[in-house]
Amino acid sequence: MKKVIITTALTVAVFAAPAYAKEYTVEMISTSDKGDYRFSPQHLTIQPGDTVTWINAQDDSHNVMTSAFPKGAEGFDSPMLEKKGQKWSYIFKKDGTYEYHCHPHADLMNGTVTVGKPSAKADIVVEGHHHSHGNHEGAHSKH
Ligand SMILES: [Cu+2]
Repeated sequence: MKKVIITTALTVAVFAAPAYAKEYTVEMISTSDKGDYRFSPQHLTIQPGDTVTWINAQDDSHNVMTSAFPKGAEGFDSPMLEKKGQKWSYIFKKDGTYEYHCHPHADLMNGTVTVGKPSAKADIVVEGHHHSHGNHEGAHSKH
């Protein structure tokens, strides 16, 4: 009888959560003695309005910056996360495919976030290798 009550309480909690905006976590893994550098999960599929939070899983410096993003959307460029537990969040508003990497470990750490439907190749803006840290938001026009 006790077991039935617990199950019911869990079900209520799940249905009480808002269905329109979810939060996802991506770990920035750098187990350097094993040469293991990656984002986990590397590929994520979410819906517009959802938030992705990247969290530094070890004491190493990581960031996230887009390599490509859907036409009509904006790229992103996080500050450097230098300590274990530091995190950075981004709310994805526009459908499509976002490709990103960690600048210090660009060859090892890359990932994608697909928002809603993936973009067709022709609808993706590939970013040049500019690294504009700092006042990034101000450089974009409002929409
Ligand atoms: Cu990194």
